[in-house]
Order: sequence, then structure tokens, then C-alpha cells
Amino acid sequence: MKRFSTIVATLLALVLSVSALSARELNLIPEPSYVDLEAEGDYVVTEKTRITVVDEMWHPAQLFAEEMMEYFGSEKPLRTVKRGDKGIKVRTDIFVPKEGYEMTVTEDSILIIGGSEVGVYYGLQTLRQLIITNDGRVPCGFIADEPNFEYRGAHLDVSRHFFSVEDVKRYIDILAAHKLNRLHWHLTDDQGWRIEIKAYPELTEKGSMRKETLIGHGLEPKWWDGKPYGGYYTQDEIREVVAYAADRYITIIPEIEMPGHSQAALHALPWLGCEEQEVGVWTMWGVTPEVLCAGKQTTYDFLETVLSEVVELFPSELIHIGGDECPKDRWKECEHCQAMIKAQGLANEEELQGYLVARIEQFLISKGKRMIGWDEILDGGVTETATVMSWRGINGGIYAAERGNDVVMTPMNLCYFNFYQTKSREGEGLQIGGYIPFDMVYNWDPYQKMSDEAKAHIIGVQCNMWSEYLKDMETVEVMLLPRLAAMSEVQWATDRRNNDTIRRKMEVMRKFYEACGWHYAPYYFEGRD
Ligand code: TNX
Repeated sequence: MKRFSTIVATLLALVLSVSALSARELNLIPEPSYVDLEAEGDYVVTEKTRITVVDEMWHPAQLFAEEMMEYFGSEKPLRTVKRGDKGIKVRTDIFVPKEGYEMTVTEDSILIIGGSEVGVYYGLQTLRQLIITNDGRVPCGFIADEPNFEYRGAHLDVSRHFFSVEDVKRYIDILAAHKLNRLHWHLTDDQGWRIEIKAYPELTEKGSMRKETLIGHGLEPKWWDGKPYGGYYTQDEIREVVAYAADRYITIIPEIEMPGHSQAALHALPWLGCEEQEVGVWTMWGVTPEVLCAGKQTTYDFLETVLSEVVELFPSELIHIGGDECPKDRWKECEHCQAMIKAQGLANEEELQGYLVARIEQFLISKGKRMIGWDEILDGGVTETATVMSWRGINGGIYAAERGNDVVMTPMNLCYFNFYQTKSREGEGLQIGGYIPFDMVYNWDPYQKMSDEAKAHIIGVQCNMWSEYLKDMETVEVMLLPRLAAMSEVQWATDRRNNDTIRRKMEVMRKFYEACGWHYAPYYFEGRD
């Protein structure tokens, strides 16, 4: 009998410990590298909890306190102090990886040790998720964490539709909470030039406005809305957004498109074109034959003048020059382009594009910067130092990585968050096309088909948000979330993704999105994809 009750007791204890363990899962996104939850109990964070700041970690601590204002419904929760043993404590240690952190939770305190200021911030982002999704009860235990990829990016197209400074800041908040560290800001395109350039006021005076917007997929007159549309950022606003992002440890990479996707600039300054004729700011989506003339010295002077202002505004070492989708029709007919091909001993128009890209790269290097471009920069013979963004599938990226170029993987079939999220498309509104459900992003192997040498050159992964059919920030958020959660697991936690736990983790993340007031798509949670 005694033996029987011992067995029952042991079984009971086992069942209890298993259920206690599952109740004590952290459900964090992205998944940390190491979690030990063997200790019992919780630390309960309230608005009165203090943050002791060591090693001058005031900035991440105060930012975290600010981010928790809404949750606590208080103006000044989580006061930061210089000394104290209880509550939250943040400091740094050189033994922790730079972007990483260690977090130790006991019933009396939470200690976060970052490898640097940004590591402390990421530790606090983890803590933020734990507090918000567990009513302030943070389970005792230990976490050690660091990212897989150094470059964790998201892109935002503000040319096809314009997003205000406040909108872009909201976007940045969402990226930071998912531990992303790059915003690729697509500032110019055929349908609108969105950045003030002092040397050429026409770019924004004329190039930021289009006559109307294509709101359908067809090309009949009824598919245009007939309403003038525009908007741009002054240089002061650009500085404000850059600083806001930097405060959240996000580097903004500006993109100035060339030599294609430049019709808005051609409208503002017709002498940039081969034929110098008047073209409107484009009111179609897709690829226009109107491109910058690559034969005239004036085009190069223009690009260098624009980039000289851009490099002053953006501390980012990488500057994006576009380079994608440049039809060569005009160049074939242009005496300047043909003369340049001859003078430089180039074989054809493809090589002329390569010449332009190489010349711009040299200019950026002279400014202490490095060039990044879409994978078409490979077509004209890529230089050794350029970083390549692989969007036409993965092959361009693999080819470049094998040659030793740095590569950011962002293949269209997996990373275009302007694509539909469900097969039926029900309730999704009109989008550009495609189909990328949550699980497809989550299960993507960014190292697919790669040799070890190539892998070493993949600096990171990015999702893109092209805004042809994204007319406001609410729509952008619904396209971004929850897929960004899947993307952040690929970027931060590639080697620890787990299909057995992701659905449960996402239910918890959904609570977090709601608490933050962010819009998200419901389909994944409804089991509909
Ligand atoms: C391709 S990706 C483009 C964009 C469009 C997008 C639509 C790339 C370098 N070019 O100009 O907006 O497709 O999804």
C-alpha cells in the first residue's frame, strides 16, 4: 500500500511539475538562445518598481520606462535611480556579446546585463514582453540571448504612398519591439520624390506631387481616383526620424533610386533624361521606360550633389542606390549614352549601367560610405565592395556571396509583405498580388543551397513593404503583423525556430500587439492562410 501511494505521489508530482513547467514557458518572440526556468516563483513588476542604473545605462532604461507608460497607465512608472538592491537593475559586461544580454530573475530582483547599451535595450524589450503578457509576473530563472544575424531589416516604401513622420515613428516602434536594427527607407521612385534636397528644390516642389493614384489593377480610366496626391519630408524631419530610430538602436539606410525608378526626378528636372522632354510624375505602377540619362556629365553631377546632402543626413555607413528595373530603351537611342559607351570601351547598355553604378560607388567611398543596391547591380559586373540585396529570388545573393560580397537576403517570394497573407484573399482588400502566409516566412531557411563560404557573407535578412496599395499606416501594420514576428525569428533566432511552439507563442504575442495598440492581420489566429 505504501509503495502504491509512493508511486501515486511520484506520478502526481511529475504531472504537476510538467504542467507547472508548461505554465512557466516564456513564450518570447524572437526566441532567446538559452532559458533556464528551474527556479520557483515570480518577480512582480509594478509601476512602483525602480530601475537601478549602473554603467550609465540611463538611455535604454528611461526609454523602456517610457514604453511602459501606457501599460501602467501612469505618467512616470519605473523610476530610474542610481543605487538600490531590489527591483530591476541594468548594467553591462564585456563578457556578454555586444547585442546580447543575460537576465537573472529572483523573487527580489531582475538583473539585466547587456554586452553594450543596445544589449541592455534588447534585454528590456524581452522584459517588456514578459510583463505585458503575464500581468507583471516575471518567472524566476535565467535567460541568455544574442541574435543570429547582424543585419535585421525591414523596408518601407514612402514614394507610392507617403507616410507622415508620426507614422514612420510608429513603424520604428514596432520594428524595435521585434529586435530589428535596420530600416531601409525607400525615399524616391517614379511616383513621388519624398526627401528635400536643398540644391534642387524642384525635386520636392514638383516631383513630390502626382496628378492621381491608380487604385485598381486594371488600366481603364475608372481605376484612377482623380485626386492629386503628394507629400515629402523636410531635412529637419528626416533628422528627427533618424534620431528617433537611433534612440531605438535602429540605423536608417536611405534609398535614392537610380538610374531607373526616377520618373518623379525627371518630371522635376527634365534635363536628367536622354530626350529632355516633359514627363509627368508617374501614375502607373510597374516599370517605366523613362530613366536617367547615363551619358551626360550633368546626370553624374546631379547624383553626386544629391548624395552629398543625403550622406550628411544619414549616419548609416550603407547608402542604397536602388539600381533595379532600369529598361535600356532610351539609352539605345541616345547619342550621349552611345558616346559614353564608346568612350569607356563598354560592350553595351548593360555595361553602361554597371559603369554608372561603379562610378557612384566610388563617389560614396570617397565620402566614407559603402554602397548597397538591388541585385541588378550584379548585371553590369559588380564591384568587390558593394553589398547586394537579393530580391529576384536567392540566386543573385548566392552568386554575390560566393564572390565575397556582403549580401542581404530578401527574396520576393518570401519577404514581400505587401503580398496577400491568405490563399482565398478574403477580407484582405485589393493588394498587389502574391501569397506569403505566416508559416512560409517562419519556415524559410535563408541559407538554402549555400556553401559554407557563401553563408559567411550573408549579413542578414529583410522584409519589404512596397506601398502601391497601402494607403495608410493601419493597412501597413496589418501587412506587417503578425508576419514580422515570423521574420524576427528568422533574423534573431534562425537556429532555434520550433513549429511545435510557435502557435502558442503567437497567441501570447497577439496579447502584446493588443496592449501596444498595433493593428495586425487576424488570419493566422483564425487558422486561415
Ligand atoms: C518590385 S523589388 C520592385 C518594386 C515594386 C515591387 C512590388 C524591387 C527592387 N522593385 O518597385 O514596388 O516589386 O511588389
